[in-house]
Amino acid sequence: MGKLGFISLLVAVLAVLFGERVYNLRKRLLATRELVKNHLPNCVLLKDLEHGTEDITILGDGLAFISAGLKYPGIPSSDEPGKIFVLDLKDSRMKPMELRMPRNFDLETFNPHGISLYTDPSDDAVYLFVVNHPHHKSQIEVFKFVEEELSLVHLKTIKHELLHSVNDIVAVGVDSFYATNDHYFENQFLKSYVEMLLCQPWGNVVYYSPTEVKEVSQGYYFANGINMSPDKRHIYVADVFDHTVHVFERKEDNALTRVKTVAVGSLVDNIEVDPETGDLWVGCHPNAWKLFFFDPNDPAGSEVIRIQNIHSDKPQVTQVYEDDGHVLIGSSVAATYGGKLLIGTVFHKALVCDLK
Ligand SMILES: [Ca+2]
Ligand SMILES: [Ca+2]
Repeated sequence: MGKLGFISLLVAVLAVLFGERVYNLRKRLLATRELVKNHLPNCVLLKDLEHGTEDITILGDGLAFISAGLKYPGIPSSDEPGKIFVLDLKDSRMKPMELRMPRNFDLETFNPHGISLYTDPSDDAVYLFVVNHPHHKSQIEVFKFVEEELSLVHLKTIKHELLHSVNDIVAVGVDSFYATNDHYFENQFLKSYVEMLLCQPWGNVVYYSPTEVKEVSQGYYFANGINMSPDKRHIYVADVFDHTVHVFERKEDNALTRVKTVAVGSLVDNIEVDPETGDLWVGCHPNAWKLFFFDPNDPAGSEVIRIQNIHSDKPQVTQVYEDDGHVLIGSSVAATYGGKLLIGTVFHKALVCDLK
């Protein structure tokens, strides 16, 4: 074979490989799924939350904490720094309020992603753990919540080589947590393009405490939301590109043992757990191709799924809400309190509805 023939063959092989990878990615992102509407009653869009509310979690008294203004590679974002809001779901005005941030904290580069609350049983102090991406790096910020002043006191920044591409966390103590790494690489190009196209199970879950940091689970195509059962015995991890939620049992040494995997049929982002029923509420991307290749004329939709009786032989997976993107684009989280459903998005608005 001449040089030209060899080059032609090489180009043809690469084109076939590239085509196969794109086909695989389209399948993982449910690129051909049609978006429909399955709405709830009395929905209102929340004020001042127009540029992403990627993660939301609710305190026992109905105060929702909202991580706002995420900047994530490949996704539209505003130039404003990120913020933390609270919303009192007992107050019918549904008015989000921005939390006052401490002076000793770098607000300019604040880029909040997954969040988790921890209430210390010894004194009822409330701690907010925030995944932060200043300059697209990953670190965890630990704050103490001061309810009377609606402010946060910054306690510490946690960085570790195993916490290299963190998406979400679940706090299990005042300075310990589990975290998901959604990617293997830190480099933005490798992360956003090469890893996306290769789509290999290189994501993992890490346990962190001041005395021990270790990988506790691996093999995720894109590890995303993480949360815990009300009795604190089980950990739930979403694999967004595998359309599944994994259930683990926590061991004494904080290792995780796989119990089961539940198929969700949608791209699962963050997981919230109803403290009374133990139901999982998951914000999903019904067609994530439209999310990553954003076209305002053909927007990504939103979907909320509830998983009931997850520890039984037959967990029930039910769609509670879907929108075709004309109301809400790119839902990433859903949380309930007092008959209300609060839905947040990666870069769009936030919606609160009545549950039927
Ligand atoms: Ca979370
Ligand atoms: Ca997430």
